[in-house]
Amino acid sequence: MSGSINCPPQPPQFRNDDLLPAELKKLLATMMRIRVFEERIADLVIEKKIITPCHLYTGQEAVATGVCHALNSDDYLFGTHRSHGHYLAKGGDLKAAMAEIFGRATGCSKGRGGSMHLVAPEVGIMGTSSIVSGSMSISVGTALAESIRGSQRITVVFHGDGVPEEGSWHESANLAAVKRLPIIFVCENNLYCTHMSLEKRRVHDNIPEMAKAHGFKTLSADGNNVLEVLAAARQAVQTARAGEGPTLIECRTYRWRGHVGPNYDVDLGLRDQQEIDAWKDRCPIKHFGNFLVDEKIMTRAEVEKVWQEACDEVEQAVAYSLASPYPDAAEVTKNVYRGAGQ
Ligand SMILES: Cc1ncc(C[n+]2csc(CCOP(=O)(O)OP(=O)(O)O)c2C)c(N)n1
Repeated sequence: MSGSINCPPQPPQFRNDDLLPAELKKLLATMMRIRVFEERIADLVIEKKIITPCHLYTGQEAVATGVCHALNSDDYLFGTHRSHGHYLAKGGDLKAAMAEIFGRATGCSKGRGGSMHLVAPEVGIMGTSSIVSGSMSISVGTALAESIRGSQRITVVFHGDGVPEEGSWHESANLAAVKRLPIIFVCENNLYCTHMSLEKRRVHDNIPEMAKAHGFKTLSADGNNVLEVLAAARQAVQTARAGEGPTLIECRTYRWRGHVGPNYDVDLGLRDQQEIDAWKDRCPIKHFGNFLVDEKIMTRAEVEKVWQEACDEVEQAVAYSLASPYPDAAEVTKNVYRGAGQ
């Protein structure tokens, strides 16, 4: 049973150097929106109202929130099979994501993609992909295009700790480093790849070192500490916009739910309850909310109001989705391929 490398010793320690109260509140609100969205989906899957496979992001909210706060709206974002949080943090429309997960025509991929294929080009979200490592080479493509254009637009690609085990991660990293591309790899190391823990898969716990070997700058952040993630992301963004090449940020965190769906994988003997409880104790939202109350940025009642607003918004999105039509079967081949010149 796993456990030894998997539990950091202390709750996140926050230090605010320069963020305004409005920004701090926005970080909390974004994390809460993601949490409520994910946990509501978990219930809907249990009720069999949602039937697309959902890889939930609960527990990892600080990573998407911290990174996306450092980006401009037109910066590119690519994600994975576990990208609801990335989509919401970058500014994707919540209702359109929920409708997509319900497979409705009003979804952000017009009901063709489901949970693992969220897009919102209007806010830079070019796609999330169910193919492990599938986003890597495409993200290097947008970074290469923008570097040729000489723009200030950067690319961020989120990936799991399983992805550096794929060849295309290395090929993409090499090209990004050789061309000094304006790209950031954000490795969300949640310690598991489907059902296998990091320590069973790797002799060395050394993902940043692998990126460094390709020529990347590397940074590490506590993935349960939104301010630490944001500080690292800002540094990487500055490097990218200055034309100084790619950075990999490793964020250690934990997904509360099992690999896919609402279960916890304890019943399958894949994780132990103690480990899950220890990470729940490090909840990125609870600790950040407490910090804002301690610092007198918000009252407890204000924190609760933000949570309630997220609940209301998600409930409206569920109602909107249920009232939306399914795509017309006669149009099944529409919007799945974009031909030249379209
Ligand atoms: C090329 C490919 N191989 C295998 C799979 C099956 N698969 C789906 S998710 C996953 C594990 C991904 O783990 P990680 O990258 O660590 O991300 P996490 O799920 O932990 O967020 C695998 C092997 C796949 N979708 N694509």
